[in-house]
Amino acid sequence: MSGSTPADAFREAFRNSKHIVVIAGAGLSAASGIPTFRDGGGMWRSLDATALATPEAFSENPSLVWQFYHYRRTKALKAKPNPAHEIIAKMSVPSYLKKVAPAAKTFHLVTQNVDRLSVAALDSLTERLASESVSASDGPGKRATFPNCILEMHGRIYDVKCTACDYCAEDRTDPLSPALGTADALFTDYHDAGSREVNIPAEDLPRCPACGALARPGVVWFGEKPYHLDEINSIVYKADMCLVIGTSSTVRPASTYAYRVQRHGGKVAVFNLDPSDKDERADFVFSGCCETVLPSLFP
Ligand code: BJW
Ligand code: ZN
Repeated sequence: MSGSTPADAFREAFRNSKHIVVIAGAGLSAASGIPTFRDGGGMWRSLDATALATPEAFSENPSLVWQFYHYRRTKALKAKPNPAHEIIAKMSVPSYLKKVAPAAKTFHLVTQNVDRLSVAALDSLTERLASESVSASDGPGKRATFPNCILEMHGRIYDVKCTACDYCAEDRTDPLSPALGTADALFTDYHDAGSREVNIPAEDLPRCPACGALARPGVVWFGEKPYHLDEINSIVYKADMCLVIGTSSTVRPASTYAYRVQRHGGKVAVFNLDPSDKDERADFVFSGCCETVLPSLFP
């Protein structure tokens, strides 16, 4: 098409798609103040964040891993969805999605993020639409969202899960145990605290309200099985358009989905601040902050 820009070509492909899936990673929430894992944001108290996200790290030093998750929970509690979360939430509303993709039949967000910001963006959009529909003539049906369209494959940061029984529930209490608050204050108050480690005894860490055993964050660590795998596999199998937003595509199985979509003839569009070699196979690559690039493509 003469005079067509990459943005025009992408919008044209998006318009023709029927089954759209977004695969998201930490870069989606970077503008909301949540640190990423592998670029500049991947260090916590001079430790590599990915080394703390393992069952082995937790069993060796539950105090350290809980302090890391206390820090991340506090960040998430203060965070607000950014314009990229908001655009994705809008795509979850069929009446909006039809404007930019008239043939669209399904929309899903598969997120590796545990911060719940995509759910918060969708909840606030749904609330706004519900209040608007009270006076609107098209009625609430037109403004509903695609059902179960957010899949949080690496769990949820506010979930507290027992290491001994089946207990798992969301708990937004901050701090989760008084000792976590005390340890955190030491690091906030003293600049030299980074050179020391605060060892919280296991009995002062979060405990299971059902059986009293040590609790852990309800997130998926390396070597553990991600959530919703069967459902994600069938979504990926059907998808003809895959947007890969703010992920380094280094962690399986999330890193495999885009090219599975491409292998069966679908299109892949990457949105990354700093795309890597892995992204070269994509049909469309948009370099830059997703919170500015996405709103410019879908005004
Ligand atoms: C922006 C931006 C802006 C910045 N705008 N962009 C050997 C070979 C192959 C595989 C394996 C292997 N050994 C082990 C494995 C499997 C392993 C794996 O993949 N390891 C590789 C690292 C080698 N995977 C697993 O173990 C997974 N489980 C599994 O495979 O189970 C199989 C199974 C099946 C059935 C039964 C049993 C088992 C589990 C992986 C769990 C990952 N967990 C973590 C922690 C979650 C909890 C928490 O959040 O604390 O998930 S680790 C961490 O990495 C976190 C993230 O979700 C995940 C991915 O990171 P992400 O999101 O891509 O972030 P970054 O920081 O890497 O990238 C950010 C990007 O954003 C960058 O590219 C920036 O440029 C960009 N960006 N600002 C746009 N404003
Ligand atoms: Zn328990």
